[in-house]
Amino acid sequence: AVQVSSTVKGPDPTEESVRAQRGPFAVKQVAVAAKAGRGFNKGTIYYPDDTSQGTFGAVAVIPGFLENQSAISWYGPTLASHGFVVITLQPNAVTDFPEPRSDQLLAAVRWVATQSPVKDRVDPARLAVMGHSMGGGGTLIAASKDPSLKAAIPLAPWSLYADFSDVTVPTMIIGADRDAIAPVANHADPMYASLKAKPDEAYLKLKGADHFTTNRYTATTTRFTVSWLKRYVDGDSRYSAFLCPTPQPDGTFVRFQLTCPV
Ligand code: 9J3
Repeated sequence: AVQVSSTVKGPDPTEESVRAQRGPFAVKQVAVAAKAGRGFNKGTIYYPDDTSQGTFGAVAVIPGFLENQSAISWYGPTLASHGFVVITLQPNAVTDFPEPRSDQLLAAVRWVATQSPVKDRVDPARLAVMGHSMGGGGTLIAASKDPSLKAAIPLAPWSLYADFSDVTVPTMIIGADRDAIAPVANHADPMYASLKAKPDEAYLKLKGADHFTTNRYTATTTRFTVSWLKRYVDGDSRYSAFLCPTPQPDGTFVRFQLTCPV
């Protein structure tokens, strides 16, 4: 499993704390206006209001086809409160397919780390990407383009192709068992099949969940997302225990796959 230089922030986690919609850090936010030449549209930065524990990793999140920033905005305050600087994005065009979304994710997360008003709070070596549906396809394409990313989390991903076997970034796909728009049989399942031979590649399949379940706070999505980002962006091994041994299915997920230990 990947060894990441470790930065440990926040109290020791518990099964309760990793599920919380609000973690231990107070959160501030700043709107980012669209500006030509940046490679991404407007967005919102959410960041932990704490400079006493060093810098934080950064995460960019983009929604899916025809969706606005609001579709995925809950990740901003939730992930920031757990200790990440997050930018939620409005796509350049709501009709963009996955490929341009991948470029917007990379442009945005690099800008947050190097040029944004909160750049001094960010460790530019700890960047991650997430996205819903076509934004999830874009997340996988971004991981393929930039192996230096520390983590990727495609949410109900949709893509015209499913072979992401070139990806080495630790990637956790979150699929939904009743997704009729991006059916897992055609998208998340074969995407994970192309990843799973490598270490540090995971697949969470939510139970009784549709295409939009990951667009709202749930304890399970938060538990696994926080644990993945902490383990792979921060290198915080306290969170390995939430991933390995792989948790057994409960009423909220069908299965969680990952080659242990991590
Ligand atoms: O981003 C998405 O929600 C993908 C939905 C979809 O099936 O688009 C087909 C054009």
